[in-house]
Amino acid sequence: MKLTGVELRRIEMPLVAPFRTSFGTQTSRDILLLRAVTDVGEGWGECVTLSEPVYSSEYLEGSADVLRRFLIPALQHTELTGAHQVAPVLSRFIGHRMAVAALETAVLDAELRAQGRSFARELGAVRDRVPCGVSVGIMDSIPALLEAVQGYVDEGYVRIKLKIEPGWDVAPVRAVRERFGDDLLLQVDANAAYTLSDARELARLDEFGLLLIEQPLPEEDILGHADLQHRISTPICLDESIVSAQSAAAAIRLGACQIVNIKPGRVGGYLEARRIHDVCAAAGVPVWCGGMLETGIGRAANVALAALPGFTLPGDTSSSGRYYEADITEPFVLQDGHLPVPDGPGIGVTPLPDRLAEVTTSTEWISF
Ligand code: NPG
Repeated sequence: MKLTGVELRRIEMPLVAPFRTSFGTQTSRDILLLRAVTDVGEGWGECVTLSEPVYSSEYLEGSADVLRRFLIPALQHTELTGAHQVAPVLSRFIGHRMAVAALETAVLDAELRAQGRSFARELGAVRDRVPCGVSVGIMDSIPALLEAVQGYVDEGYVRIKLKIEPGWDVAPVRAVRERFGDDLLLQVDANAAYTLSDARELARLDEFGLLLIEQPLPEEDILGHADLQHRISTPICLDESIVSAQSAAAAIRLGACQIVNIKPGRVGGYLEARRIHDVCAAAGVPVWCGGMLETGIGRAANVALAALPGFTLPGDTSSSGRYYEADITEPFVLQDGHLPVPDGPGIGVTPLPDRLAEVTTSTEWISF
């Protein structure tokens, strides 16, 4: 296949409600979409970077810049035999994994569409629907949190994740346990908001039977997570710290985590995501699919990934309506707590042209 050009499209999507995490509050999502045009057809990828470098070092303008100046031009003179070559060709550029992931996904989508094969089949999915969890932001009050959780439970979500930070941890967890009982699958996510000196406070969460605590310490503090795991019984799950199959293998070997959150954008794409799945499966470590408030484009591919056999915990693969009033694809709608795995060619969905036009703020065509 030959790449003839890539469209960079910026869209702006308001969120149905503000989403507060330990690193800030999102009220709308500024998103970069990629449309790869090849001699065998076109494909889509969604870049999951936030506008600001607050979740990781990547940010949207930086992703657009590295794509237009380095990543896309590097593919210009390559005779691609397939999307599996994208990451190796781009490997001389350090970092920028979310940008690499978006480009690889768009090329992979084009390739698989041309072959009439789905992401699910290509990645090795073994299920045709996946159980879904939901991520609940930090709220102004416990009653507001309980009301939000009640709404998600009523919608059928099979697992609740509470965002936590120092000062919003034990009390909200206790309140949710008291109201919804011990059978509710419940986990927490700190987005790196604590330090090892908070170990005693974090150990207070042990009595609540949480599935896991996600990324309590900073991204680079692998040994801190290993030490913390000796001091708390809640299983530690890593998110931000896991950027590759290599870092996953190291974290597992060092005892820094018992569970891994896999986000394809964070690790440089779906092919590396599958490698992490394989590393974790070999080590007996459960994985689940994280989310970055994706539109239907990114969500479709995530749901395919979440259908692999090692994804034994419900993911942050929520319905489109959790974040957006109107998605840019046909919406993903929860059915009995699950989302169906797309089985059409490629990612199995395409943007609805009118809807896409409505939310587009700019387009840029990079041709060879
Ligand atoms: O369901 O898409 C989703 C979002 C799940 O909480 C979620 N994502 O740290 O995992 C996270 C968090 C996040 C949100 C990260 C926005 C980065 C940006």
